[in-house]
Amino acid sequence: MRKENLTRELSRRQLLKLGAGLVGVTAAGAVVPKALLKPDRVVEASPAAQDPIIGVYRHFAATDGWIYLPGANPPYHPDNLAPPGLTTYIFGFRDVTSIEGNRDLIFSQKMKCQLTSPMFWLDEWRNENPLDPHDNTTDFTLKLTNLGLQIRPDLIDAHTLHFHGFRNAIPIFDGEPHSSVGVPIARDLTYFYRARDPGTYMFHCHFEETEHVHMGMVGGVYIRPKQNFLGGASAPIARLGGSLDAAAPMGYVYNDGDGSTAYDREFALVMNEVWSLAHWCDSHVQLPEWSDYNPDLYLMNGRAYPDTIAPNGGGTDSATGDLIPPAGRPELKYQPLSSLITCNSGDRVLIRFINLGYVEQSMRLTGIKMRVVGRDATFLRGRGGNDLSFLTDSVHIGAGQSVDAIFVAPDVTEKTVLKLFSRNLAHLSNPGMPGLGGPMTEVHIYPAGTLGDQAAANDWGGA
Ligand SMILES: [Cu+2]
Repeated sequence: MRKENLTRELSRRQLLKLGAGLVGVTAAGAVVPKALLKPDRVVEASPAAQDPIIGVYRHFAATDGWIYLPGANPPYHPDNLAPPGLTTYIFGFRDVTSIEGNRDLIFSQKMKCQLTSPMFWLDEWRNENPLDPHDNTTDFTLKLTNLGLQIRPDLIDAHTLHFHGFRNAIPIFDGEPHSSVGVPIARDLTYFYRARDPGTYMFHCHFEETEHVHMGMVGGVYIRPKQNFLGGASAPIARLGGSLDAAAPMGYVYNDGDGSTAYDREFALVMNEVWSLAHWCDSHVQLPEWSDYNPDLYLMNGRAYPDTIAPNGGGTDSATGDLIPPAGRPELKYQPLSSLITCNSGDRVLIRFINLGYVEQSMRLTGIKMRVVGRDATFLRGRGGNDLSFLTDSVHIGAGQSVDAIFVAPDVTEKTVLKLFSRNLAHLSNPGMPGLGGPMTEVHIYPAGTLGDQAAANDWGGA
C-alpha cells in the first residue's frame, strides 16, 4: 500500500525554504553538507491504494461572529461594535456540510459562527464485517476550513479541532498545533477518527487556546457504544441501532451489558463563561490580561437564563447555508441550542454535562435524583463489575470534564416544572439585571405518552 521513492535533487524552491531557515540563501548550498539536504528515501501513500473513506463525513468552518447575551456591563457589554440586536463578539465553528459543494457559500458564512459549536456523534468502531479487518463503515472524517476572522483581519490565526479526551489520537489529527499542525486561513484539513471508547467528550480549537476557547470555539462530541447496534447479554438492540421495537431504549451511554445506561431522551449541556471585557478587547484590537480572568456571564449551551429555555434553532437554510433562528427569537440565531429538558413520566433522561469554561461548576437538579453513570467518558464500573454509579441531586464538573447522568422522570398527572441550575448563586444572574439568569434551565415533565420521540439530542419531542 506504500510506495518508497528515492528523492530527486532538491528543487530550487525547497532549497530557498531551507536556506532561509539556516544562514542565508546563498550560503546554504556551501555550508550544508549534501547528505543533510537529501534524506535517502521518503515514504508516501499511493492515493490509488488508500481505502476509500465510506464512514460518516462532516465539514466544519471556523470563523468569528456575534451573539446576543442579556444584561449590561458598560462599556464592555453590550459591545458598541455589535450589529443591531447582538451584543458579544465570539470565535466559533459552523457545520457547513449541507453547502459542502459550493465553496463560495461556505465562505459567505464568514462572521456567522455559533455558540456553542455544532455537536457531533460517532459510533464506536464495531467491525460489522468480521471477514474484512479494515471494515470502515464506522470511520469518521471531519474537514475543517478556516474562513478567517472578519473583524480581526490582523489576527492571522490558524484554527484546529482538538477532540478533548480522545484516547487513540495521533498528533496529525489531534488538533494540538504546538506538536502538530493548525489550519491556516482559507485552507482545509480533514481529521480522521476511528472511535473505540464510548462516552461524552468535547472539542475545542487548540490554537492560542486561552483566547480561542474562551472566545467560544467549544462544543460537545459523543461516542455511542456498539451495544446500540449489537445489544448486550441482557440489553436489547437500541432504537439508535436500528431496532423498531418502541419498547427498546433510544440508546445506551456505555457497553454495560445489562441495560443500566439505557436512555430514552438525550440532552447535552455545554457550560462555559463569557468575560465580556476579553470579548470587547478582541473586537477592539486590544489584549486582555488573562490572569485577571473575571467572567460576568455564565452560560449553558451558549445562552443565559431565561434564554436557555427558548426553542432550538431551525437548522440550516439549504439555499444560503445560513442558520435559521429559533421561533420568535431572531437575536438567538447564532445560539441555536436550547437547554430545556422535556420528557414524559417514566422516561430515562440522559444529561451529558460538559464544562468547557475555566470555572468549576456544580449543577443541581431539584426534586429528582440523577444517577451518575459516567465521568470523563469512563463508565463507572469497577473491577469484577462493581457498580460505581451513584445517585445525587448535584454534580460537580471541573473545567474540561464531563459527567453522564440519567434520571427517571416521576409520574405526573399534569405538566410539572423543575429547575436545574448552578449551585454558585453568584453566577445565577445576568449583569445589571434583576432576577435569575446565568446557568439555569428547566425540566418539563409531561404525563406519560404526551411527547413524541426526539428527532435529535436536545429536541423537545413536540413540546
Ligand atoms: Cu481557533
